[in-house]
Amino acid sequence: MKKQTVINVAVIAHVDAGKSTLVDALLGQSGVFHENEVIVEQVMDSNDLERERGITIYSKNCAIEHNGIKINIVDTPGHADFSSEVERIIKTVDTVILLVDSSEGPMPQTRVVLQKSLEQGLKPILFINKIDKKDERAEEVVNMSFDLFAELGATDEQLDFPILYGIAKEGIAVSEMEDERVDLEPLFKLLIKHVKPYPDTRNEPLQLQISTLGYDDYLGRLGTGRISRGTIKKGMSVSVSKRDGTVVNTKISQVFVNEGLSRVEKEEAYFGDIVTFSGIPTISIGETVCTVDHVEAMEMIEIEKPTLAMNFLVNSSPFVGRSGKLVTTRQIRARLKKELETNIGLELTELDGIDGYKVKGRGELHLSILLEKMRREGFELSVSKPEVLYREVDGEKYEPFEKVNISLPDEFAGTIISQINLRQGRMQHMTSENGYTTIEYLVPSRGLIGYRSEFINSTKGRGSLEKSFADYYPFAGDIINHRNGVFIAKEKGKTMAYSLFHLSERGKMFVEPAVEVYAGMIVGLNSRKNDLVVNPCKNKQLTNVRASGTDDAVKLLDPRRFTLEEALEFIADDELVEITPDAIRIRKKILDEKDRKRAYKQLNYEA
Ligand SMILES: Nc1nc2c(ncn2[C@@H]2O[C@H](COP(=O)(O)OP(=O)(O)OP(=O)(O)O)[C@@H](O)[C@H]2O)c(=O)[nH]1
Ligand SMILES: [Mg+2]
Repeated sequence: MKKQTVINVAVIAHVDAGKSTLVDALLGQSGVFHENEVIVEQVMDSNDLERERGITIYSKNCAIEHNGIKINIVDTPGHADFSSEVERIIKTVDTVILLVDSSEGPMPQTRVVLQKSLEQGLKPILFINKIDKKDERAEEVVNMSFDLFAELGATDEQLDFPILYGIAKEGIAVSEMEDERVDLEPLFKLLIKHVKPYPDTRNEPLQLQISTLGYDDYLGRLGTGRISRGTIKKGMSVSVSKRDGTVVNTKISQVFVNEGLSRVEKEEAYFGDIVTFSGIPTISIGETVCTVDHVEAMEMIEIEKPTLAMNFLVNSSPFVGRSGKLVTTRQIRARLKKELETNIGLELTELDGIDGYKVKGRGELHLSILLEKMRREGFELSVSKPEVLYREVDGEKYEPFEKVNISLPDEFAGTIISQINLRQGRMQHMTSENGYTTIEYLVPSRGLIGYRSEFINSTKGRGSLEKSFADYYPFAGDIINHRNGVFIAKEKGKTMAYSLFHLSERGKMFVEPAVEVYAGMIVGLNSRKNDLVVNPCKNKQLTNVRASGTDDAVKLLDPRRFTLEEALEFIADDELVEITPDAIRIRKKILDEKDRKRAYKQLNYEA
């Protein structure tokens, strides 16, 4: 049998550095596509949601062959909510390609993923991407990256990292900026030279740690991991060292490896390769699969604790069931239970006396992606304001903090500094250069919920704000909510241009004419602090104005439209986001005006 040589590599970076584009190009240049197969753009971001948003949500494995060597490539998500997933992946690869944008330089998430790679003892390859940009400053970015390696405690060997420059979009890599720009061959060459081959352990006992879970309607739960030693065979008996330290004897059913973009069934797979197998319904992250009676557990992979929660409630709006088919608690429960099978870091708890669940996750995106998936499957839900999860450390209350990097024209710095101070942010670092101020902050996650839109407004869209989870620190004290009051619809009806026009003199509307609303639904933002019950469905009684919802005699400003995440960030404690397949509405928890007033009075709640 021919000795199989495998290289496992992950592509890591900050959001939008071009990871998926690079993996697409690697696939394109390795001939995995059949001649007559149409090459779609962004094959890596294959999920609908990913294509729409242009970001990677799920890490993906693919494999290519180059000069007889199999290269398993993992495309990772760049968003901070998925850091722990990237960390798990880093544990299964031999090296990482760290992409850094040639003009932006290292960003917050670059630091996070690099740190995890260095801790794991990997020797990263630095890939300065997007050298086609007008404002590229590749050499400077190399120096900045070097400083980052050093600052993160890289060993001498790690500091001696190889560097490539490239244009992922055009499938180009070069060793020197002035080299002829042809293809990705320099990257392939470097990978093969850079990674040490695995010693041949095919006849030794199996050892394989699970780093990813999957689920298939026919095969059930799937475990994925790198075989660190030996051979895995279809139908073989194994001993699994479980998360709780016990050992269970069980059996593997089918074995799959990646070839190109497909998962291909095999009779056996060897050391070094990344495999997926079925047959063990209880398999979980970090568990080690071994030959029977040769149990050698690998160091357990910690699953990071959730930092944020939202209540997923049954949709109790008068419009329930208008567009969704799946609306009952039972259906929601079954769906969430299924999600738990594979979505690591997600937790569920029942809510006392309310129809719904508290769903805990790693951040707003982690949870809103789940909501977005459910809504596309036909679910309707009401969701409460995201709340951070406190922890108790030595009897003291701790809360999650984010590291925030802000860059903005100098003229806005003062405003933003005072806004972040009000949110209990702590400035770590500030520099100003060429009219631009860069500030690094540590801010309680609580203070950042809902802040992004205010930031965009205050900087007239010219500032950038990047955040990533830092750590838990002692509770920072009260943060006052600065949101204005809202316009609440008085009764059920259809909105009219006439009343929207008059309301828009006192605030910003969220609905256009001819939209159906219900009592308690939020239709706009008041320019003052108080909530106001309004009637957006009133029509003018005069005869000389056409009584139509789209009366063109009245010039209306475009209403503010919310994405799911924006709506979740916007709402207050006494409000909910109603999510259905074809609408996102914002409402008061208590829809009836009298009931609401009574309840607030009892609670002494100022609204
Ligand atoms: N100018 C230029 N743009 C590029 C290059 N490579 C990628 N891009 C663009 O950068 C954007 C982001 O690319 P992606 O590949 O989705 O980035 P990513 O790192 O996978 O992003 P996440 O998965 O969201 O973290 C896309 O619009 C690409 O077309 C390049 O070499 N030059
Ligand atoms: Mg991507």
